[in-house]
Amino acid sequence: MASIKIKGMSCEHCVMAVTKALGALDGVKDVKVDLKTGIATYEEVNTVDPKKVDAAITKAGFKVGK
Ligand SMILES: [Cu+2]
Repeated sequence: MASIKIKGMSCEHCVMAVTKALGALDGVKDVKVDLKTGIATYEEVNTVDPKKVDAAITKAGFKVGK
């Protein structure tokens, strides 16, 4: 289980966008995004390059935070 903190989400549409962006990545499944905490969790069926995760989130209009 991997988890990342995402900055910039403000509503359910943001959650959907992030869920879609992560779910589209090769090796990622079972994406869950919590709007309140801003934390996205997912299973990695293959090793997923953190840079690709970062790029997908950025492309969707959000930021990966700490
Ligand atoms: Cu939104």
